[in-house]
Amino acid sequence: MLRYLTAGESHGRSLVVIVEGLPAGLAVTSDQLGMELARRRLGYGRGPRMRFEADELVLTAGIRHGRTLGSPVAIEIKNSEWERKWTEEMSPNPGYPSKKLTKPRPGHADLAGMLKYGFDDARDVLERASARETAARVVAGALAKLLLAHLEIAVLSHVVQIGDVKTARTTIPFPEDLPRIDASEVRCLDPEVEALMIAEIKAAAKVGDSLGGSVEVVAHGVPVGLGSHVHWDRKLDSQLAGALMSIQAVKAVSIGAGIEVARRHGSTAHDAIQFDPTTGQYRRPTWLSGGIEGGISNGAPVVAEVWMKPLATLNRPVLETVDMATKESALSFKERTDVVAVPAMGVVAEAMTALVIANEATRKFGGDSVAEFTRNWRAYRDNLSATPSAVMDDRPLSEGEPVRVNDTSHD
Ligand code: EPS
Repeated sequence: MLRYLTAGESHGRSLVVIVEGLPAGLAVTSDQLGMELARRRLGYGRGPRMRFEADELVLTAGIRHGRTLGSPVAIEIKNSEWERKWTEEMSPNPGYPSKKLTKPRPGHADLAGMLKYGFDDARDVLERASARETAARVVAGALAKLLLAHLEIAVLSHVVQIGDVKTARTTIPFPEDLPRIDASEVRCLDPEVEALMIAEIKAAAKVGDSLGGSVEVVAHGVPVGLGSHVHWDRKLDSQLAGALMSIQAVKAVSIGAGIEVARRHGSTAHDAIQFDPTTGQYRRPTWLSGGIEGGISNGAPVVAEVWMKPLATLNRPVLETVDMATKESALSFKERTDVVAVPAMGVVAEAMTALVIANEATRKFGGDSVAEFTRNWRAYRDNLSATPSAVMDDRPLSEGEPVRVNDTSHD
């Protein structure tokens, strides 16, 4: 099992992530992790912080001479503004903030968090609720991606919608499309739609407003048999939906054809089952089910769409709220922010997807070292194509009493 925990506030000293359950011998460099973090900072419409803050990584534990040890991996991501701006306001030492934020922003955790925890300063909530935390998830996800590469699994994403502008999808993207996606300022494959998206972002930025949108995340190479039908919390789709829904500002997730498939007739809503005698493998020519049936991966690409609401922090304070100190009606406070974070959210969605699949892969294939993990995977895969039609039952035929049908001797 792969587990991870993150800690850290948006303007605190640093974020920390601990990942446990990675097998020993996984080759990792801080450059590989840094590259994933750089991908998350991409995107037209991000605020100034993304331009001046390069994520500085410290590999603190669990990695030696470029390989995991099988022990917990701990990684720290420094916040570059800490020393310059936040040591007083975010100090862990006893004291008081210079200014309390008492006008909670609608759409954020501010009000409910303040009431729940008994705070009178929204900063006590918003610092942790901030999407800055996703940098730590991306580092954990980068480790998961490195592990999945040993199983020839690749996870990628692209932006489908920003505001009202939507790309017309004819097929899912493949790993060879990723450089083109990342080269786009909004991580969109279609240059015409990209231009419309950028125009939409510019128009929203001009009036101090924000935008939402959606991304599609795809995992290629997922073998048949990850997840299970036996319990609600072992279903791959339920784990994936929960993981994607946990990303800050995400409000909807669909798997495969998702909402669209509900409108179809049953005769056209399901993926055919075919057998390819040359490979000895079953084939699923389409992925309406998003590569998951009954909670189990079926060998087709795993596909999900993730929708994000427009960011609730605005550069123009217009949302109605209450000043909790005076109980008077007010406008929510202004805080430096992004206009849109959908392109970055795609990279976070990749990380969450990789973590869910890697967790299920470690559950299925086990192993204390990467060599053992991949050996187990290879044996399983070879066995699948060697026994295409058999439900395996390896009891010896002579074992136990044969069951007689229509046996009336006990009547
Ligand atoms: C965020 C607000 C902005 C974003 C931040 C998330 O930060 P600030 O208020 O410091 O300008 O830049 O995102 C990141 C720092 C990041 O690394 O993604 C928010 O309120 O969620």
